[in-house]
Amino acid sequence: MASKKVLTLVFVKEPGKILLGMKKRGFGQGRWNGFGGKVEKGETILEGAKRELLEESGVTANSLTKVGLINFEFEKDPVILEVHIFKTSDYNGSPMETEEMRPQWYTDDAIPFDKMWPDDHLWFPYMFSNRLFEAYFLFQGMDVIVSHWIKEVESLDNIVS
Ligand code: 8DG
Repeated sequence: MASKKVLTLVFVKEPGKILLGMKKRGFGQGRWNGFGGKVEKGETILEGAKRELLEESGVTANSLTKVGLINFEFEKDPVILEVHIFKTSDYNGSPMETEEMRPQWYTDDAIPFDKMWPDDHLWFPYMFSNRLFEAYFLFQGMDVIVSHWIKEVESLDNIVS
């Protein structure tokens, strides 16, 4: 039976640039990404997203804006990862290196997609043009996308509260 793990992913955005973090350990190690992780028992998805952002980057988000929802499946793995993606420009604090992440600003036209998860270049354009989306990716290992779909949606309110 497939089971679901609920995860968050947050991007800190300023006009013309985005904050990424180099994942120093664990799942996705060696790849630039937003900040996030597993939602814990007793917290909402939004609370989990803010907590992980603070833990991994030192940044406190005052508010988060919904970006998209992706379900990831990995061949021969019954666990589906349900990743809730947000962005924020409404935050306090300066990014700092943590045990998990080394943050760095990138301009919007120089995103290091070759050192990121291979699906990211397919949905970043939705985020950058403020189009909400839902997507599905089936991976073989960590590098190969076997199949996928992405669709623009009017709202994510039924999923993310
Ligand atoms: P830990 O404490 O147990 O080490 O883990 P955690 O911090 O709670 O969670 P994690 O395993 O590090 O969370 C994985 C992060 O990676 C989470 O933010 C979701 C994100 N993520 C995937 N797949 C992909 C992907 O294909 N692209 C991008 N950009 N992010 C992804 O899980």
